[in-house]
This record gives sequence, structure tokens and C-alpha cells, in this order.
Amino acid sequence: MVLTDTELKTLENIQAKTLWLAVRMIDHANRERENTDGIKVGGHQASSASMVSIMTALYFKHLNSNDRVSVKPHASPIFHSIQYLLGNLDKKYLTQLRSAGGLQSYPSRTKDPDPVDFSTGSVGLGAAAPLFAAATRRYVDSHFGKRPNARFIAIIGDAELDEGNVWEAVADPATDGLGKVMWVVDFNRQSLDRVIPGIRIAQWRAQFEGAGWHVSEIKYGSRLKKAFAEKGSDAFKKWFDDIPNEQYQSLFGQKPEELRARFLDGAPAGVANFLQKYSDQELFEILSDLGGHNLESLLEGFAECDAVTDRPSVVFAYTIKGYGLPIAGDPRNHSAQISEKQILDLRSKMGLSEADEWEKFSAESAEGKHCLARSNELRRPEAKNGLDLTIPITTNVKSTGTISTQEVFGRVLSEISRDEKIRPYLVTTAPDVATSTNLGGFINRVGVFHPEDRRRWNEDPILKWAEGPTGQHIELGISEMNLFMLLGQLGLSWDHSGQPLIPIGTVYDPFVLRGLDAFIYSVYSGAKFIVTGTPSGITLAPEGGAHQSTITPSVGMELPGVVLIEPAYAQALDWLFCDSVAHVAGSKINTTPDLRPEELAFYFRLTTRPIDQTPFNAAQERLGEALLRSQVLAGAYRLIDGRDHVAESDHQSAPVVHLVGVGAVLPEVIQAAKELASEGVIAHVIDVTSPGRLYGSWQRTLKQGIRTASTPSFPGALRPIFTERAPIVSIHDGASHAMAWLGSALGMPQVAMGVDSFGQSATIGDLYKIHDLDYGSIVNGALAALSLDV
Ligand SMILES: Cc1ncc(C[n+]2csc(CCOP(=O)(O)OP(=O)(O)O)c2C)c(N)n1
Ligand SMILES: [Mg+2]
Repeated sequence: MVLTDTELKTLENIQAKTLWLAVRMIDHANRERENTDGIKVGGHQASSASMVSIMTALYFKHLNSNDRVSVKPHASPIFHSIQYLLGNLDKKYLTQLRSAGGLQSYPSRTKDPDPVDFSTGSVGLGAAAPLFAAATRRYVDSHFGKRPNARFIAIIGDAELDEGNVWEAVADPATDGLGKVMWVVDFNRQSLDRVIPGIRIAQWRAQFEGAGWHVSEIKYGSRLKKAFAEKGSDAFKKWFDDIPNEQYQSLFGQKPEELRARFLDGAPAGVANFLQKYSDQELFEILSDLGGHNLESLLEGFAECDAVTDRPSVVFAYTIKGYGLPIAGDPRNHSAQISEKQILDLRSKMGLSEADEWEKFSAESAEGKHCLARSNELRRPEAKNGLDLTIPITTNVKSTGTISTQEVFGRVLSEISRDEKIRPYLVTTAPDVATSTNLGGFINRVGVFHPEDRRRWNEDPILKWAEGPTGQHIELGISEMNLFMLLGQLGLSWDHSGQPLIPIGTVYDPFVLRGLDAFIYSVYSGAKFIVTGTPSGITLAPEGGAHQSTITPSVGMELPGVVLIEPAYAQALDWLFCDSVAHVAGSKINTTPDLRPEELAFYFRLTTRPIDQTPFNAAQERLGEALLRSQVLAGAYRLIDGRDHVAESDHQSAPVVHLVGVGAVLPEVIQAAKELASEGVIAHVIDVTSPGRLYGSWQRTLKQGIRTASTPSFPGALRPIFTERAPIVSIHDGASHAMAWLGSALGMPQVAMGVDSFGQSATIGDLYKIHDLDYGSIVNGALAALSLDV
């Protein structure tokens, strides 16, 4: 017995109140709150009820203040009820579920008023997050000294195991042996639409065990166990284990007097005889007594997982979707809500009335005292983010000759890691593309992380793949979902593990989309990190269409909190990278403190195309280093002043056009500008270093204008560059749409040129021709833009 009878009674009362508050919270939002939209507010009473015992056992007994928990999205009302009972949530929020400024539909780290450890919403991600948080903790312990013991727990719906990302996370060697992880599967055998046919637990067990996990089950409650202990119960136990899911779930919709016949339908001989001694009511209580609603069984199951310290654990807790509610087990209960009458019945069963239905337990009651004691036990000190470092504004990377941005990235990172004050906090990760994205230099300097020193069987003179506890690169298998999950958790290390880090990930740019949901998840969770998508675009010419990214710039520009950076030249990348490191570290750059709180993740879109650096150096001479750097950071600068190439006597009469290039295609843009100059056109070349930041500054000034009902000012970042009103051509090795807003921002006609069809294998020159990005096409684009000018 893990609990005394009194404790059990107290916990059961707390559980009942938690369920009541969660159900009533949803009921209120749907039935009582004024509905101005005419659409259902929603909330999940059945999914919440399914988890109430698991969460009661965890929060009111099992957890300590160091533990971190991820809660299945549609159990958020249970989570908030618990936080209310623990004193972490004001009563006013109970009537603000799914309303502006109130409780979010699904647990949110950034939007909820109470302390959520992991955001959830997109099923499957909430399972993986604590696993990667535990991997992060292992890394932190290994590099910065052991932190207080913490357990990383995910409470997940059984249908979440359908998601591929779950199995990608389980299978990755980076999550091997994480003994502090426990997944509790709310095994109600129902998903959204249906009762899941067949019993999949055997298959899941094999999959987890195959990946080295400890697997256990919390299947039977005490009444069932008692019945199984009776003489002659063997046939009953066997049938209880074998009965098809759908048949079992259908029992809950039966009247007690009909339930026996339904259960016995198809049962082997002997079962009916054995069950004769139980009344209909007793039989109902026995058959519905699953372990996932038995607090003692749950606590024993959790303790069993705790005892396994050399590998992650998963425990299948058998539950009933809609437990304790009239909709229990109903195949259509996912979005169902109980009626007003049923609410009133439940309320009076709880001994509550309209006057006290939202009240906590009284402070003198056993339950009230228990809540207070747990509240104190679970309280944790506030975590602080930010490293007290000074990041240099440049690593003085070589910027003569020709070089690609991908190569510069490798060099800059390697250079930054020479600074012994900064180096300890840098951590890189990649899904099996570390060397092909130029992380090799960094890895040679710092090594690869593995909890134990590993012997090297091959000596590679170029790449020193030394694995051990001091390594600072975390190598992942080929899973872009895992990459973004890990980056997110490394970026939240300050909170979960009391240690801020500077996480940097690399990925082949087209496969950013493969990890997109996890990318969104991690930024939504408030994590800060750098990700380098490289190589990108059709510039990766011979690799063909499957490897040529086109729509990733839009992803980078449109994701809130993400800054898309796509420099063409070495020095620009160097400045931008150092600046991003400073932001992620929450540190000073030179002496300027980190501002721009809206920026969380920095997405560098790079290429392997070597580019002549001469034009950049010429621009630096013209503008001066300080001005150029500030413009590069703001998102754009004028690379070539078209007037310098047209006779001064023609300056007044010559047509003017802005050629706005992004990234690897700049040489073609420069060539086009020369061609236009020879035809007497003043063609300015603008190099957009950060489409994301440029767009953001335009939108901010617009929104300011809209909110104050005043004329929007011209964005500061655009002002010094677009000094003349002239038509625009945007040229980008990405979908033309991504830069197509610029004409609106400047109030001028625009021709947007980019890659709007699938790629194919060829040379860069061939592909630029095929996609109209060769300099001749750009010249024609400029002429078209000039003809549009009114
Ligand atoms: C990625 C994703 N796809 C679909 C959904 C919509 N959805 C929400 S809950 C759910 C069913 C979940 O079933 P299960 O995990 O078993 O939880 P239960 O409701 O049974 O507790 C679905 C399909 C979602 N939230 N996320
Ligand atoms: Mg389910």
C-alpha cells in the first residue's frame, strides 16, 4: 500500500474536484459565456476525464519541484484545475477558458497565466519534447556539473503514438538511455473519431522494447484484481484481456441490466458462470475498474518506472475516455459535452451549489491542507535566461576572392569558438548532415557529445570525430523533426535545466519543411536558437529538384519570432551571425545590450555557390564600415550605386531602376546592372541581407499607422537605400512571392523574379536560364518594370 486509507480518500476527493472544475470550466465557456461568434467554443470533457486520475496521482503525490511535465493538449482543463487548487491560478480564469487573455485551449508556455512546462497542441510533439529536454539535461550535467535530479514526464494520448515524430524521437541514439524519462500513455483506446480496433499494445510494446525502453502497464484496478484473485476466475481474466476494444468500450453505453449480456457476447464457456455471483451494479463496477483510474495502481506503476534508471520508461495506463461522466466510453465523445441537467446532477453529487461551485477546498479541510502542502513542495525558484558574455561584432572572416556562404558559416562558427569565454555555451546539432553543412571545423575543435568516452576506430585526418562527455556537437539520425525538437529544448535549457546555451543547428534547406511542425513548436514555446538551412535554392544545381528549396524563404519570413537571413557576402554573414549569437545568448554585442525581444530564432539560408567578394568590398569603401554594418543588420544596403556607372551629364534624364537581389544570385544581378548601365539606365543594386527583418520593419510601421489611425511612416531600414522613387525588380533564388511585397512597401511598380516551378539537375547557368534568373532575363525584367512606371 503506497497510501493510507485517509490519504487515498483525500486524493480521491481532490480528483473528483479536479474533474468537476475541468468539466464545468468547459461547460461554462460553451453554455454560459456570451457567444458572439455563433461557433462552438469547444473543450474536451471526455479526454480530460480520461486523464484525471493520472494527473491527480502525479501532481498531488508523485512529482517534486524539479520535475517537468508535458500534458496532452486536450487535457488542459485538468491542468488548469490543478494549478487553481495548488494556488497558482486565480479563480477568475476558470470562467475564461478559450477567451482572450484567458486560459488557452491547449497548454501554452508563452500564453497561459500559470506555469506550463511544455506547450502542446500538435499531437506527438508533446511526447517528444520532454525526451529532448532530458537529452539537454544530460548534456548540461555533463558540461556544467550535475543539476538537481529531475524527471521528465509526458502524459500523452494513445492515438499520439500514431505520429511518426514519436517514433523518430524514440529511435534516435541521442535519446538512448535517458533513465529520467517517463511517458504515461492515457490508454483509453479511443482517438478523435473512433474506438481504435484491435489491441495494438503488443506491437507498441515491441517497438518501445526494440528501442531499448522499459515498458510497463497499469491495467487493473483493485476491484478487478480482487475478482481475478477469486477461485475459478481464469476464464474471466482471459476474456477481459481478449475482448475486442470496440466491444469493451460499448459496455459504458449499456444500462447495468444489459451490460452482462453485452460483455458475455462471444465469451468462452465458464465466464458467465463465474460472474453469476456479482449483481449487475457490482459487475459494472468491476468491469470499469481500470488501473489508470486507480490512484494506488498508478503510484505503484510510476515508482516501478523510477526504479529503472538506465533507460526511458513508458507506462500504458488503461483508462476510460469520459471517466466519471455520462459520456464515458461513447465512441463519439471526443467533442461531446454533457448537458445542463447532467452538469447540475454532477454538481449536486459533488455536494456543491451555484454559490460555491467554483470554490477551492477550505483551508482547514484535509484536502485544503494537502493542496497547500503540495503547492509548497512543487514551488520552484524563477529561472533566469541570458549569459553574461560580450560577443564580438565580427570574427574578421577572410572576405577576398570567391567564397560561398556555407563555407563562411563554418569558418565564422569555428572562429567564435576560439573565444574561451563563449565556447562552453555553444552547442551544435545536425540530422546526419554535420559535415556536409560545414560544421566540421567546429567539430574538430570541440568534439562530438556522447555520455561516455568512445573509442575511435578510424583516424580521419580531416575530421576528428571524437565522441565523449565534453563534446559539443550532438549528432542526430536523419530526422529533421528531431533536429527542431532538440534545438527547441536546447533553447529552453535555461528554464528546464538552469543553464542557458547557444544552440546552433544545421539542416539541408529543402528539408526544413520536413521538420516544420517542430520548428513552429519550438519557436511557439519561446526557445531561442540559430538554424542554418544549407545548401538552398536551385543554386544547388546538380543535386536536382528533390534537393532544391524554393518556398523556404516564405517559411522563414512568415513564422512569428523567426528572422530569415540570407546574405550573399562573407563579411555580411559574419556580422549577422555574431549579432544572432549575441541575441540568442541574451548577451551584449560589443557594448550594446540585446534588444528586439520579438526575435527568437535566426534562420540563415545559405548556399555552396562561391561568389566574388569584390563588389562588397567596394560597397564598404563607399559607405564606410559602420554604416554598412548597420544596414546589413537592418536587412539591406545598396551594393552598387547605379549613378557611378552612368555619365553624370545623363543623371537627370536617365531612367532609374532598383535591382533588389537576395543571396546567391547577386552575381547575375550585378551583371544585369552593368548591362543596363551600358544602355544608359541607372540600375542600383540592392543586396537584401535579411528579407525577414526588412519585411518586419515595414510591417511594424504599417501596424503602428493602423493602430494610431495615422499615415504610416516610411520604414527606417528602407529609407537610406531607396532614396529615389523608381520601379523595382526583385531577384531571389526562391519563390518570387517571398519578396513580392517590396513594391507595396515603396509604393512603386515591381517585377518579382524567382523560382516558381520545380527544379531539376543542371548547371547553375542552365538553371538560371530555365527559371529566368540569368542576367539577360533580369535586364528584361528591369525593362518591364520601367515600362510599368506610371
Ligand atoms: C498533429 C495533429 N493532428 C490532429 C490533431 C487533432 N486531434 C486532436 S486530439 C485528436 C485525437 C487524439 O486521440 P488521443 O491521443 O487518443 O487522445 P484522447 O482524446 O483519447 O485522450 C486529434 C486527431 C491534432 N491536435 N494534432
Ligand atoms: Mg485516446
